[in-house]
Amino acid sequence: MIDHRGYPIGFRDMPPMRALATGKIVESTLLGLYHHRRKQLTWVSATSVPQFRPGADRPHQVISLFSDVTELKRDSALFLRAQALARVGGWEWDGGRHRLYLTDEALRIIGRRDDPPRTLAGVLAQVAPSDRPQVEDAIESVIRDGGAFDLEIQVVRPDGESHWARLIGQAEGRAPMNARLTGTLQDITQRRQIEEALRSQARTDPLTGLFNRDGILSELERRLGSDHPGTTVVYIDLDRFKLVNDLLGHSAGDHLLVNAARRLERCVGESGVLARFGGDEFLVLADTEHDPGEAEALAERITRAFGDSFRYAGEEFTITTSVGLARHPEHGKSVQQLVNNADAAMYDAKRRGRNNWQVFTPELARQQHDRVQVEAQLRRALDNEEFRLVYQPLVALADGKVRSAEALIRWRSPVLGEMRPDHFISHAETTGDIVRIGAWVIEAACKQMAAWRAEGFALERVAVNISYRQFLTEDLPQIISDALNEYGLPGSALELEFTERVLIEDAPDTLHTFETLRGLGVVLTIDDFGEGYSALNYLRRLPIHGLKLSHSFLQGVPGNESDVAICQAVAGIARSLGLDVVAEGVESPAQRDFLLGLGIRTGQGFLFSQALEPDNFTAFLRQTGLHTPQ
Ligand code: G
Ligand code: G
Ligand code: MN
Repeated sequence: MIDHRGYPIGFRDMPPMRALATGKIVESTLLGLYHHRRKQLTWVSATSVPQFRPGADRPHQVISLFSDVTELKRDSALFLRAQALARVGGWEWDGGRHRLYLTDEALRIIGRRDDPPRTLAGVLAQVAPSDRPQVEDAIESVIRDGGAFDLEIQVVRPDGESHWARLIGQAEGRAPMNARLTGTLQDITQRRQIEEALRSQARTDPLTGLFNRDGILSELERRLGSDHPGTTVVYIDLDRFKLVNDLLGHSAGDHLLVNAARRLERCVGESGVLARFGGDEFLVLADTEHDPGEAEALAERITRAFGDSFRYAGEEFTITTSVGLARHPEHGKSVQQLVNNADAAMYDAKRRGRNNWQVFTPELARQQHDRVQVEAQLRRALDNEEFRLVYQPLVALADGKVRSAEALIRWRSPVLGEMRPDHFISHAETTGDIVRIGAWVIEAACKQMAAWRAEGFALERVAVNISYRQFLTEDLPQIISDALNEYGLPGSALELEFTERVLIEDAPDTLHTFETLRGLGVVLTIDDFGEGYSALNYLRRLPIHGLKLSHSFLQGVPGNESDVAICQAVAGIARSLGLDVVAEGVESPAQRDFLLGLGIRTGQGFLFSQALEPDNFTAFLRQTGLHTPQ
């Protein structure tokens, strides 16, 4: 005969003998009976009740009840095994007797199999300090009000190892004296580790191994929520990265991104957290609590680090960075604001020629706000008929008589007021609205030209400015021939002014487009000639008619020697290439005479007239007269 743990029981410890000796009932005691011959263990539960003769104070016999619990015992063994496999332990706390009972598995989870705690306090001491208050509150509350709790907590084993556990408990009674709690304790460390791995995967950029956008944004969120001030958002964009991708292929692009990430990592070091924000953009959260200048120093380190070229498949190429900084809290209090403002500063760095860094300023915020406003208003301006054209006369410098007109767009916005083209054309180019607006300009100028001709004013032609973006669309020649046809004008009645960009960018179809346009009979000129870095080579190749000498070179004429030299050079180039020259921004008779001396015969400028509304232009024509070509 053995006890519930499998140890042999002595004769005197058997339940009937104990009942006889003590005179007390011995209840439900588990005994194992081993049948030697059958080699079979049977588990029984024995209850022994002592019998007393009337008046006697010692029992004279014992009645024992046995029930076979072999099946039950097996079930409970399986149950315990199942619990152990699921890493679920059980516990019970008897509030009346202040006794705590933990199953083997529960003891294993808290690392106390050799030294089971007897009190609630003994176990609570092992709960991580940050979790302890919520466990205490939960226990108190179920003792007081009944119900149950379900918590995920960290348990620290005596050897210092930390485990995650799910602690479930419920009350069986109320009132302090008979409060009895039972529950389970489950080791969920593995699950938490898997969750953590998934979480960190979702926050990692697979190419570079850095934080990704989500990861860095939640890190920034966390920092703004903490009491530590002094984070600066550093927004980094690789300049002309797209070119590498397009020219050398995507794997070269990936290679470059990984190398750029390593370079940035070395720059950042311990001074912040680095992330790949998307595409060729990176973000650093720089710690600037103790050293406010650290972000600027970092931006400088980054700019310099990209001074060295990259190598790929035997090729060497240089990639620079444009960097923008926004400091918390001066430059933004929310995650969105800080990132937007660092982005705006980065954009400003790009605008200033790339390969540099800029700190956010309120002025940038204003510009950004304006940009958003202008872009929103621009979208409706055409349909609302908010645009109109004004015309600046181009005159024969010798006699001041009108030869032609340049159409210049004006915008009266009901929200923003009267807007000059310098304030909205670049935005329209960014959004692409310039294509529709430009088509309207061509149409409106042709319409006005036809009206003047119908009135008997034989203007040579009207000039319109064509944005580079319009030039890139395939249907520019179509739009132009449609407008000419609609108003019954010959091609020679229209002049198109292109910026030097058409020369510089050398798009594949440039020559073809120019030839198609020239085939329509329209006059083609390069506007503001000399302001950019003109590619003289293309000037020779493209079938253009003339150049407009930028007014910026006329300012210093005739006093400033270098301005004089440039005007002479442009006039010389034009003459030898057989191109016409028009001088812009003629403001004084001295400038006019200087130009005439260079052999330039046509000009426009305040000396003659500013840009005029159509009616005023007609009046000006009547007053000065038309130049009649020889
Ligand atoms: O007229 P004003 O000086 O504000 O013009 C400023 C600039 O805007 C000039 O360089 C001129 O070429 C440009 N511009 C004026 N009208 C148009 C237009 O209809 N289309 C384009 N693309 N640019 C224009
Ligand atoms: O870039 P574009 O050539 O299209 O610019 C023409 C603009 O130059 C006109 O919109 C007009 O406002 C400006 N302009 C015209 N005449 C003069 C002038 O005599 N002096 C100056 N400074 N600007 C002029
Ligand atoms: Mn122009």
